[in-house]
Amino acid sequence: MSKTVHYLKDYQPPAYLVSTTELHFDIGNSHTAVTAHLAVVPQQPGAPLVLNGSAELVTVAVNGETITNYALSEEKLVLENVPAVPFDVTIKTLVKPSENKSLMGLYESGGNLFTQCEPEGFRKITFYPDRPDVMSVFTTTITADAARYPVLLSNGNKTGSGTLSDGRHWAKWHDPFAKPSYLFALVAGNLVPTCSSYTAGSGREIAIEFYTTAADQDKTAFAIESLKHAMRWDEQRFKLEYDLDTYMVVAVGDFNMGAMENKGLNIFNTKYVLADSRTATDADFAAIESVIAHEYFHNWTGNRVTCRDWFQLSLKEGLTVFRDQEFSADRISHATCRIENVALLRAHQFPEDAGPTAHPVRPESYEEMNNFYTMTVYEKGAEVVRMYHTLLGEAGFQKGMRLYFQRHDGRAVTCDDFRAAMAEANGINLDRFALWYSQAGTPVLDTAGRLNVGAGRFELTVKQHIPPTPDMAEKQPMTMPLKAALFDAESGTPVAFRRPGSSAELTETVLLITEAEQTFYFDNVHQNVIPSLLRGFSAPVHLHYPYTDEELAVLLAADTDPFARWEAGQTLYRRAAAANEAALAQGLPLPEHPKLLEAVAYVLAADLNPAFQAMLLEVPSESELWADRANIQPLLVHQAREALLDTIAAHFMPQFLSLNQKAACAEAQADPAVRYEYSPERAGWRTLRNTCRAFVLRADPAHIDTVAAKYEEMAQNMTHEWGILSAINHNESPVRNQLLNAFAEKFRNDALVMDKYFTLIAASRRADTPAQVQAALSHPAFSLENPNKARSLLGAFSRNVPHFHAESGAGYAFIAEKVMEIDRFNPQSAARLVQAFNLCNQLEPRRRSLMQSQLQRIQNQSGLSKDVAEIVGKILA
Ligand code: B3K
Ligand code: ZN
Repeated sequence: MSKTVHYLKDYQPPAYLVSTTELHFDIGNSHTAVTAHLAVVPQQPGAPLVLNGSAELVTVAVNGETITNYALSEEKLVLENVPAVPFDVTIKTLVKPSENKSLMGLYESGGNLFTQCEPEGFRKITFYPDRPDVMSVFTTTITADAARYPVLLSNGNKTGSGTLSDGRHWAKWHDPFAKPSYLFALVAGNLVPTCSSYTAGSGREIAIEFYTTAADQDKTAFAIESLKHAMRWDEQRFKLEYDLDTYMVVAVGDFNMGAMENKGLNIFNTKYVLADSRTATDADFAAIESVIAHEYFHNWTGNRVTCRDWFQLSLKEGLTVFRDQEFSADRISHATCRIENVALLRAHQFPEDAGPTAHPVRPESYEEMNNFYTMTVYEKGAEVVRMYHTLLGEAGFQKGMRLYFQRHDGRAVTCDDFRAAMAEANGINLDRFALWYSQAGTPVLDTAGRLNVGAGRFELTVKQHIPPTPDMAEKQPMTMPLKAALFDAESGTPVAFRRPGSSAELTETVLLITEAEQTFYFDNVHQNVIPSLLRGFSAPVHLHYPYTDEELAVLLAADTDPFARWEAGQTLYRRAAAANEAALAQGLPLPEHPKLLEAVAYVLAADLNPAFQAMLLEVPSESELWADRANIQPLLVHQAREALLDTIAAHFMPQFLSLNQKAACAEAQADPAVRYEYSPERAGWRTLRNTCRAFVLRADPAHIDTVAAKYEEMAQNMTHEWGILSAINHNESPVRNQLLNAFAEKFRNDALVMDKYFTLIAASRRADTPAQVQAALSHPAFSLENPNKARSLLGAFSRNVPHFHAESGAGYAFIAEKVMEIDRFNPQSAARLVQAFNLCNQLEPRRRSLMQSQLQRIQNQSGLSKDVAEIVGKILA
């Protein structure tokens, strides 16, 4: 396939708009016949009408007359000499949903039909100007066999239905809101609705319908409640109300990502809908609430106001992630949610920004748009929105949102339009923020402080540089808010200060970083202080300050910002892991880490929120430890980290046992009926228990027998069951296999729990893991065609440091094999897996060359998708 690169700079407004789109789906046994009537409105008369499409074309008619003088290529249908005034085009196509394993366009799963159109799946159904700046009012009629497909759904409101002869029936849907083709959806099949309703702030009654298989119906209650919480929250905090009379969610087991915000008809991966406490962990419940909310919030930020082109994806995704983060924080806790956001960003987005696929929040070019639904576009994009929020405050930010909707409701716009609304509503200039959309790479802030005794002030110097990325070598300094405070160096009490030119006594301030180097003054400071910097993680950067270990311990115990406390602990862990690594590399005995152990002792004894306490006990992952390094020796980093965990476990075994006991009592008190329902409070205690358990089993592997004896009693709830299995998963004892086998047997009919089983198999450090992963490939519950399964087993294996990076190169060869196999039917799933090789150029030479040869093998595969080719090309470039 020839390589086509799309560039932001080449954007041209559409030559033709489509005012209305009428679709007819005639669903047959193996084929679906699609008829599309487009009311075309010329914008540039005389230009050719270019329709994107790859479906089997049957006929084309213009104003009712069949034509044959069109040009049809692999991806386009081009009509020349079309009328200069509004005209109709009718296109008939044929599609075969059961043969579509890419899960884009119209496809079959479990005998039912579903669509996925974002970003460019609509063109697999019919020929259309398949771009987000063409917004049209859709009417959809579906006919199908009534027994096989009793439920027929599409966007908007159902305006009619009826039965036909020979056992068929039909339904007609009309969506009054103009939308781009990527928001189109259709579902046909044997599903059952679980119905509920929501009274909006205006008093309007909104029908809620969740469609699942009959067997899954009893697991929808939590997701339905989550939706109502999200609806209420958006009314209260953003003053946004839902705009249709019905909100439908359909759950499907075969789905490439989490969920899709199609107007009025969300389609969800079952993973983000179905839950009860026996099969879903507390983390699953929290993720469901967050994804349900995210898709709901898209109704305004994404659907009502959409993207002009796909380069602007972060316009809707960054903003909607920010909104869902705020929702979860309001529901659960601002402290722990913020730390989770940062941990996610550091573990996945920072490495992306430092690797071969680095790209700005608004990419400049792409070969395959599906490759750009990235941590950078989503999570870093949300951080950029959060910086506006930090600068403008909640009231100023909401003013900006109101202006944004006033100006752009019903339109397809750009990231610049969003920034302009924020700036103009607040009468300030935000032009300098444009660089966040065009420069990739994580900025590094090197800071230093000193007490100027004579002047009675603390002086903070901040230098910034942005590392080069493959797309750009030289970068300009970025603008960002740096939240800061001061604490007394001994007691840790907050120290008040004044900013130059102001008499206000402050204990926190937002410094505006704009230059490559700046010095900031904190006046009226006469004692030794410890600066607390980047509070709340006020910008997505690496920040270095030459703290002593003692100063970090003070911040960990006394800082008033939870993120800054956690960060002090993380820095101590990073230093200890680095010291272990240096010792291991030189064959020296491991250091004893007295300061770190003192800090951990403090954390274990302190009276803290349990979820926060568990976070303070989390050691940064390998991917975070090596994110911006060169010549990585993965096993050495891994061993250094493991050794650190072993030291902590051995040192504090009694404390972990008693903290587990304390958490068990608190959990029981919070849930006297022992129903194990999810609530943030109970979840906090359970997380803490699982953290303690993992340390106990690490310190004393023989404890597995005690755990096995009490397993049934504990495993009434998936959070505990998962916690126990994760804690014993690396144990070489046969008891580990017995427990895992029993788990697989118990849940053999539950696809989502079986995903957990496959993840455990693939994540184990046991010596026989490669063999167990091989065996899992032929487990009756496994299928490479199901993205959840592929991700559970192969994705987890690719993150298993000792096995994926095995000395022999066998781990790399195995994943390469599977990438090629999956690419033959599902390029998106394959392109996700191949990113396991992103680390290639940062590895030590031997592994780099082992990885390179696997990448070359993939590159040479005939018929390679552009999805995988784009990623591999970037790594090998
Ligand atoms: N907008 C969809 C993602 C579509 C991904 C296409 N590969 C889900 C979301 O972000 O809400
Ligand atoms: Zn989204």
